[in-house]
Amino acid sequence: MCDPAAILSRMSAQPLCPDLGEPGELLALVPLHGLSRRETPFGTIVGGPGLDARRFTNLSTLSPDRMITPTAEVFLRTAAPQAATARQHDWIVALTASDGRTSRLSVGNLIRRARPMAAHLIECAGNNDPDNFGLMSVVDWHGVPLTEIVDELAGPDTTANTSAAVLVTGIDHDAQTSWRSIPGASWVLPRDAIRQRGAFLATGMNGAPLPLDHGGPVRLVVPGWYGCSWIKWVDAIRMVGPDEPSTSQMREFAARTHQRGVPDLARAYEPPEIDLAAAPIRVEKRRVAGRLEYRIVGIVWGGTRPAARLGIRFRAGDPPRVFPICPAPSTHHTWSLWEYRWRPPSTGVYDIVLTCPDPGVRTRRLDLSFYARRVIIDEI
Ligand SMILES: Nc1nc2c(c(=O)[nH]1)N[C@H]1C(S)=C(S)[C@@H](COP(=O)(O)O)O[C@H]1N2
Ligand SMILES: [Mo]
Repeated sequence: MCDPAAILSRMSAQPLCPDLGEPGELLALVPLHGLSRRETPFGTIVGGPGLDARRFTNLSTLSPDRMITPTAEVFLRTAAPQAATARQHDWIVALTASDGRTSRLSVGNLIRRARPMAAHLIECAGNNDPDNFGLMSVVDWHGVPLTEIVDELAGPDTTANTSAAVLVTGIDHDAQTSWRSIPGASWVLPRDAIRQRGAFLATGMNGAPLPLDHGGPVRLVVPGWYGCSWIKWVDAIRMVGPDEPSTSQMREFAARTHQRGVPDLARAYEPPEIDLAAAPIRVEKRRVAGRLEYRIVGIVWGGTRPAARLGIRFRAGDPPRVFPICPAPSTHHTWSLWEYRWRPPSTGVYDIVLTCPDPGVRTRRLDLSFYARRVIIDEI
């Protein structure tokens, strides 16, 4: 059913796109890393083997016709452990019901049932490198809703059903010691969160089988939650009760997912949701009608509904200037582009910070200026 009143009220809440005028001539790109000399390497795996492997996505190249990250550029947080590489054929997911009965789910079965699951953004909760914030990508997924598997295993989700939550476990680098990561990858998901979020077991990425390094042949995707919960190389799914403890992976990521302390019980763990966030990805120095102008291009992502406008400020304490996101984002499951044209009042160092002008929207990271980018303006 189509409710005209709802559509009309949404349209009137939508700010009009201003005419931004001539794009002018692109003179240069202003680096977003301020005075630091570090340059993030893109398109290559860095950092070491296994748990320490990283590949960063170059966000600065996003454009309206290039909003899905090509598979070779999707960020990588850990490369495949030896145990997963060795087992690629005949992959089995061990299922355990709440009464302890076990069964086996083959990946062949999952692949036959897989269907398009749309594009979703993945962001690492540790995406904190001000050089780039490249632990973030958007992927077009194929997979099978996790509710299907869980309902088969545990029966329908009713209040009388004691199978309150689901423990999803993946193969990990159990033998590797890393100074950055605690080995062991599993996450406890409440059944209602699985349903509300539309969590799924992914077997395909951007139209091809899920690559080994991204968790192939099967990984968990939880739209709207941080990547730490998107367990790769899934080999076990178990129904658990309300007193299930938090897993080591959950404990490791407690601070980065904004928990209060380190919850002992999984049910005390706040959903690791990505709040509405926004960041510049590119600052273009342009000449427009004989004058210099800086065009700031950025992305907005996360939250529970698409944002229509943002605030921007350039120095701590300045009041944010509110501007519309144009065109208005149609989804909050991926990122959307925005643009702001800026004439700095003087040369100097500026920290570009985005804010959300709409009250009642939780923005824990924006509130901390988490995604601030530093630019040096040498000419106005
Ligand atoms: N088995 C396993 N799954 C895992 C991890 C891991 O170390 N082992 N890392 C998690 C983290 S912290 C993130 S951000 C994502 C990264 O997925 P990607 O490497 O495909 O980008 O996978 C998650 N799933
Ligand atoms: Mo992560």
